[in-house]
Amino acid sequence: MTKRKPVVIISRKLPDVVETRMRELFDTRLNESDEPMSQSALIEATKTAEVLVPTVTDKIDKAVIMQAGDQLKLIANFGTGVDNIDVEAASNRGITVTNTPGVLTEDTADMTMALILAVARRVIEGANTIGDENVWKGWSPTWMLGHRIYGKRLGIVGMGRIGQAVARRAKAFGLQIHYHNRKRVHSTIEEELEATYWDSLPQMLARVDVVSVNCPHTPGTYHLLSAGLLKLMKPTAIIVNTARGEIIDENALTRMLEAGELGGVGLDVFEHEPAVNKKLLKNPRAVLLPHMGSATIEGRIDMGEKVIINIKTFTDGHTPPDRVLPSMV
Ligand code: 8YV
Repeated sequence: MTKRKPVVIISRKLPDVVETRMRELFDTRLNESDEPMSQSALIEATKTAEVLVPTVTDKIDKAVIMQAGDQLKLIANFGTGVDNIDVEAASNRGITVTNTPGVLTEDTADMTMALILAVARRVIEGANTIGDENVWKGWSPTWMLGHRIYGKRLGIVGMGRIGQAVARRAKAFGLQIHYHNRKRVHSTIEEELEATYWDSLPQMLARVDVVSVNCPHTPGTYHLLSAGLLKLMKPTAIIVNTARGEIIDENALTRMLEAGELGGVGLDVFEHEPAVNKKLLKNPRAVLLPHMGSATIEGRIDMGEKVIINIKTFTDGHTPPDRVLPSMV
């Protein structure tokens, strides 16, 4: 007797190879249009799905989870951050949550370096002058000068997988590694990275030249970089965020940038994504990207593979490898 395939609803379009494999394994319902699902469409989906595959653009909050049908047993997030899901509410209803850690580490760290370099060396500003002979009239010794990153201090906020991958790259670029984390990392990692641990985030922020935000967004990290803490930073400092917009008070950041109290910002994520503070858009010292830190085809396929493994393991009656427990968020 062949086993009935579980109904899996995917909220967004995924790479073809991932969708094909999911259709082979599961009774998969795709979103061909790739239009983000509304809250009512999500609630509707939870009435039939045994497994829901959401992404960062889907808000699986308590209201959605409370209205889900009893057949919904797994929320297999296509993404590492689970701040889009009320994990506690899911757990209370006996719904398992999984994510896709590890496979987007290197891509996100690459994008972090790209932003650090883009801000410090004014890459976008420079590129935008090409072709306009009124602006770029030819080489000049004092025009379009940025700042050297070699020898500067980088402060990493959140020294998990991505933070460490950023540190490895940054060390190769000659940056000195400083970090703040809830827990100090193992001494072998500190030694490899020649990293200095700061128990106090304010003290670290006051001393570094570049800050990279690499921690997850949880209730505890919401506005971790508050107006008060941002004020402690050097007026020449650069802040780069490839984690989640909510970790920085975006209005305070914008105000400081406008007032010349910060050297520049590189943001891949925003507090009210996809909305971006209008004043940030106009600021030449802000390099802004549309949440593309993990946007490589290899990364997306690996994420899909992780989702498949989580679903398959779960529906075969085992604990999925990337289970997220309420105590982890
Ligand atoms: C993903 C991310 O693209 O995985 C994450 O946490 O921030 C992104 O890189 C997105 O979350 C997919 O849902």
